[in-house]
Amino acid sequence: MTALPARRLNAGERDALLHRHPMWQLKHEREAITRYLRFDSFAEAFGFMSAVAIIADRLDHHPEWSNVYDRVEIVLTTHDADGLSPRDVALAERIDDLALLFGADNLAPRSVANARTAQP
Ligand code: H2B
Repeated sequence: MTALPARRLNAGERDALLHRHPMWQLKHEREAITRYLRFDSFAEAFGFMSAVAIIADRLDHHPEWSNVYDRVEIVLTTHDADGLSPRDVALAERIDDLALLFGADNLAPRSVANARTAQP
């Protein structure tokens, strides 16, 4: 698969990304987008991550992410571009499709880190 360019998005492209993928938020600390998800079980969360991992590797573009029980936090950015690039747009699109397929709920930020203490 031909890799998409690792060039930084311009402001218009960044706005379009956030508009088309409203579940993703810009991070404050650096040019990256993040999405928080919750699944019905750990198995569902891990199944989703496995599916994303296969796609990510095919795209040669890899998420920064963490998993606590049924929750997954994903950060997308392009290290080679030191910011967001068309590779992040492509991966966000595939992740949104898979999130739908796996029946993920959208979570508020920080709910992943707090999962151990959160109420059921
Ligand atoms: N993933 C991400 N998120 N950013 C990159 O710049 C990147 C990557 N670069 N996966 C790829 C691998 C590069 O290191 C290899 C050599 O193609």
